[in-house]
Amino acid sequence: MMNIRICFLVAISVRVISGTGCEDGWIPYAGNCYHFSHDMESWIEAEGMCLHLGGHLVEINSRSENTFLQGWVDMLNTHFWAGATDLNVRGDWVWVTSKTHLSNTFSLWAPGEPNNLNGWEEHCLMLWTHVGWNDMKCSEHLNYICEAYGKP
Ligand SMILES: [Ca+2]
Ligand SMILES: [Ca+2]
Repeated sequence: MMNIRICFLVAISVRVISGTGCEDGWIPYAGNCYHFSHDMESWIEAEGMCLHLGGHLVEINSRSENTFLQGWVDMLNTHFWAGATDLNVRGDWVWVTSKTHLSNTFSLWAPGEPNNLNGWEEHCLMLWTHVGWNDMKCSEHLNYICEAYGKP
C-alpha cells in the first residue's frame, strides 16, 4: 500500500513538472523557459551553448521579465551574460535573437552604464548581481542565461 502511494505521488509530481512546458533545468516564466548556466563561457561561446540547448541568450523585453531574471541573478549571487551586443556598431546595442535595437525597445541600464570602462572594449550585456545591466568585455568568462520560446 505504501509503495502504491509513493508511486502515485511521484506520478503527480512528474506531471506537475512537465505541465510547466519546460525541460528539466529550465525555469518557466510567462510562457517561455529560462536556463541559468552552471558553466562559465565567453559571450560568443555562451550564445553557442544556448543554441545547442535549444534556445538563445536571453532577450529582455519588459520590466516584468527583467524583474524575474534579476531576482534569480541576485539569489544565485552570480553575474550572467544576456543576449545584447554593440560589437557591430559601437554604441548601437542590438538583441542578437530578434535583431531589435535597444534604442527602439525596452532597456534598463544600471546608472552610469554602458560605460565601456577604461576603454576596455566592453561590448556585451551582462546582468550584474544587485546592480542590473552592465556592458562587459565579451571575452570574460561568465555564467549565462538562455531563453527558449515555448518548450526547448
Ligand atoms: Ca524575453
Ligand atoms: Ca561597464
